[in-house]
Amino acid sequence: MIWNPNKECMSRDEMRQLQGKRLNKLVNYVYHNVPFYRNKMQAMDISPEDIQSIDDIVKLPFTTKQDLRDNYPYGLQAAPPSEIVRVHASSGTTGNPTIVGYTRKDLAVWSEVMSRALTAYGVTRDDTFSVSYGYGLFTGGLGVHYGVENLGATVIPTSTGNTEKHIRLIRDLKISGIACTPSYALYLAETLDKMGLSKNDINLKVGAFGAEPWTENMRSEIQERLGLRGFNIYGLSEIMGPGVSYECQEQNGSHICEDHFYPEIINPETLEQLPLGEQGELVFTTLTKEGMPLLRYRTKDLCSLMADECACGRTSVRMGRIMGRSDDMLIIRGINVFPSQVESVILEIPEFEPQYMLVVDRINNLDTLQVQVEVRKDFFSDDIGRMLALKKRLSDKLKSVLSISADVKLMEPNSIERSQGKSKRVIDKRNI
Ligand code: DLL
Repeated sequence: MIWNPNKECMSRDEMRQLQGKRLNKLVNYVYHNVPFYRNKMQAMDISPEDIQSIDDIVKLPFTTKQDLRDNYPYGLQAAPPSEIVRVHASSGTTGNPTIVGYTRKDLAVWSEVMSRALTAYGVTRDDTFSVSYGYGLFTGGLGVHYGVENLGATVIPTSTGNTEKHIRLIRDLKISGIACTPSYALYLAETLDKMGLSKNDINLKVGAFGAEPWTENMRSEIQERLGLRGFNIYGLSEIMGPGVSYECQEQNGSHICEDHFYPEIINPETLEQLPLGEQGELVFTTLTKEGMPLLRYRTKDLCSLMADECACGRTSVRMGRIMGRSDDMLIIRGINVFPSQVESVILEIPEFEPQYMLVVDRINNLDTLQVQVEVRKDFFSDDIGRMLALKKRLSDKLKSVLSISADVKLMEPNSIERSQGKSKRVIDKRNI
């Protein structure tokens, strides 16, 4: 099923025309309502008339998280305060939070794109759907919530916390869909186990997982343990929240709601636009947003775009999995390491739980990487020979994938802290 075939299956030509028209309108709007953009455009000697088609987008300035921080709280807002009906904020670990205001129309667009996503996963009005992203300033909870309502399914706003009660609800209300972070999905699976229940006692069919990077191996793990099919959902608060892109039944990249969010991939160093298929930093322009529209917002997320036809019938450009964020990338002894690479390796070895932590340090001027990983209950033993062999198996695999050696530390079952929201997998002591 396709929620909005008019938009999701538009011909490429028509889509580009629509994007051009919307970009032209957007540039006029921000030029006249956001001094930040007017100043930037004037400094670059461009005016709204220079932007006629979507190809002209390369003439426009970029926007960064730092720009949002510098203009905290409402400096980049284009709509007057009386038009803003909701505000979300993304925390970030340092500096001012990013404040995002939505108009009534922005919220309608958000529900629309979320309904597209849920429909692509196979969710219908007959489903009962639990939203287990945090409700509050984080966009996950309310964003998915209104999408489920807009679609007409029944929403159960479980949020996070109280996982045992949640599992009882999943069982008793025959909840068929769930949205949460992949790490919370694992935590649910563990709790199910602890309660003496299994996937056969519940009726979950669909999971909408996102808000943090996850790998194919993680998908198989969660699917196996919860007995559902897991789909990717991507988004970021600055652009909207969840629903910027979503997987379909083909699960070959995530379809971008391109009529609202125009994607580009750039080389993060030269800032040049890269051709389709190449890996680089993802950049979005919000084509229809009223509250806080952004021109060429640099997400720092690294991925590639695909435009070949998808068997599902949707024509939109798709994005591959997020490899990581450019600011998550660890440089260890000069070599680039993404936590997701380590995750993939760990999940290929059945003796390990998908629970791990990377500890990076600098000892005697040399970077060190320690990979702490939990051994599964049924494999954990005091047979030292067995444990050493397991440790060596992981070290060798990591070495061949990462090209640097890592010190593997085997951990007891349940010793690494579980996360209900976005998980933290790296401790970089070099920055402390
Ligand atoms: O995480 C919005 C969201 C909520 C998306 C629920 C999906 C589901 P922020 O807190 O602003 O917004 O964080 C955005 O999270 O730039 C990515 O680095 C990361 N991220 C989000 N979805 C995915 C995903 C929400 N599916 C940042 N895969 C983004 C990998 C993701 N990373």
